[in-house]
Amino acid sequence: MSTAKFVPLASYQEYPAEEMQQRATSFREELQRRRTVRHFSDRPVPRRIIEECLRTAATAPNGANKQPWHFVVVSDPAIKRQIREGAEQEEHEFYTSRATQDWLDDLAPLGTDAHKPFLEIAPYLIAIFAESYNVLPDGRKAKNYYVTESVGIATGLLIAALHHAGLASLTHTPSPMNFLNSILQRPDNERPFLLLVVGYPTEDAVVPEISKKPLEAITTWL
Ligand code: IYR
Repeated sequence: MSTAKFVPLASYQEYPAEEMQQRATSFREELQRRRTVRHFSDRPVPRRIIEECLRTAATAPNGANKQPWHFVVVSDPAIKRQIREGAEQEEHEFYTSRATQDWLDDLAPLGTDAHKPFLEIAPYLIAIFAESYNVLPDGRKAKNYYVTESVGIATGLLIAALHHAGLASLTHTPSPMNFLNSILQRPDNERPFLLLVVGYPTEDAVVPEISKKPLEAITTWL
């Protein structure tokens, strides 16, 4: 028997077509200004802004509404240092032996290397964990659904929310990232998904000159 309970969709808002067009364009323009930044200032950011952006992330659609995510927000300098050390160790391995030549060639235009000073400089590191399963009170494991999709969508909303608020971010994915579980004392059911570096860019921050594929290249209309 279904236990579903329904309420009216009171939050939906429709706009006239002209206004929809304007809203779609202004949102596109705003998100088009977002760039992944690697030069962060140490200027502090009020915690309540991060909290609000995390509430936005938590609105993400997700498998069976299990909300299989956990966000660890790090501002403690000692923990940031540990994370930097762990990440640089993995990245050193990556850049000197793990990465294929093709991968290194693909990264060359971005100018990245194993040196990650921003992990200590930026005011916040948000470690995003994906809950592969939950542990029930009786100890049994309850599997979550579409975990990668769910956490990926939440992360996208978080990045957009931070940008909208006026903050810069960097999606950092040291690989493997298991060191985050030990440093941040997260349980085995949580898999590190991504490390988001958040703060103000430095005044002289630069970004690689890259372009996005045009719509025609990424869409098929049938
Ligand atoms: N994780 C490494 C390498 C790296 C990989 C990709 I794919 C990028 O788009 C950027 C970097 C690093 O953070 O340097």
